[in-house]
Amino acid sequence: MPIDEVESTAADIEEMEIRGAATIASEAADALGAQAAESDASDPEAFRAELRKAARTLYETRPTAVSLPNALRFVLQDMQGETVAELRESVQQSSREFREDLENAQERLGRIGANRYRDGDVIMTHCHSTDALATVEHAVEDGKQLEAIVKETRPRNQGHITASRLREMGVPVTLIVDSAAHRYLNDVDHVLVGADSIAADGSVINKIGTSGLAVSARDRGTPIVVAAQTIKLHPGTLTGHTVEIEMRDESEVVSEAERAEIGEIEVRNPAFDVTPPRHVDAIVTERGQYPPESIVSLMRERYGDVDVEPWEERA
Ligand code: RI2
Repeated sequence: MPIDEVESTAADIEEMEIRGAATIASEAADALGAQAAESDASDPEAFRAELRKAARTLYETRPTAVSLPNALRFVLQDMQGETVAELRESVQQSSREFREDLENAQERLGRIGANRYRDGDVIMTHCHSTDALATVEHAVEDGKQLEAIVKETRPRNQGHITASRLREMGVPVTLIVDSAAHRYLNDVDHVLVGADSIAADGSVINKIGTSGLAVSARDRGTPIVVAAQTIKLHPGTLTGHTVEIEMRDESEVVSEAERAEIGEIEVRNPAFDVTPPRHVDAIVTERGQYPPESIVSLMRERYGDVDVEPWEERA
């Protein structure tokens, strides 16, 4: 039962060597495809059980980004075939299709989001989102000159990745500490963020600090745009489930040595927060841009109600 690629992908997702909701989804689908390719299961039921186990291993790595379970659902729910060979081909094909769809969706989302920018606009970013950057990339390709104020995004400073990607696109970048955001919002035309999950009521679950930034942006009258493919829509929230917020290791916030120096303290490190729909101007998807309150119609159309999860063990 070769499961090496699944185990190593799961470890990389957990350690954030693989990160970003879209990338996590793509790599998880790829790992399921590899598991199918390498499986030495002797009969169809053993093959199905092996794939479900692989999916559970991947599912348990990070709880907040819904793109991960959505990817696992897509690859596994239409597993078809009477023989191991047919099942193998079915999973590999679904895995390929899923990753192609993801790339195409980001491309379409980027084109749609780019229309929001005018030549000379300044954007402020939080964290690193490939969906968000796709909108900038298309605007730049269209010949628009944009500038960016990039929040470093403690504790892991993922803003540095954004700064680097924007420089590769030729966009001038000003890096600021997170607490300087309010000070600079007067100089900004758009706040641009990605999402890890979007709930049925239009709430946006994204990297910690997004909700505070959105409140500040509202106060300053700066529009806040969320770039999120429909893979980020959380179908479980249609039936009342809430999105679990991942708590990460304290060492990301303060080192052991610094902590000892300070004295007896508690440390909390939630990776994400929830921005209510009233603080968001638009959610840009590959299917068009939506006011957050109407995203539920797209969610129903795309996912319907989720019944049994395809990775759950069967009796
Ligand atoms: P894309 C990231 O989470 C950020 O919160 C970002 O906004 C979101 O994923 C979406 O990223 P993390 O995995 O899918 O860095 O747009 O914790 O690339």
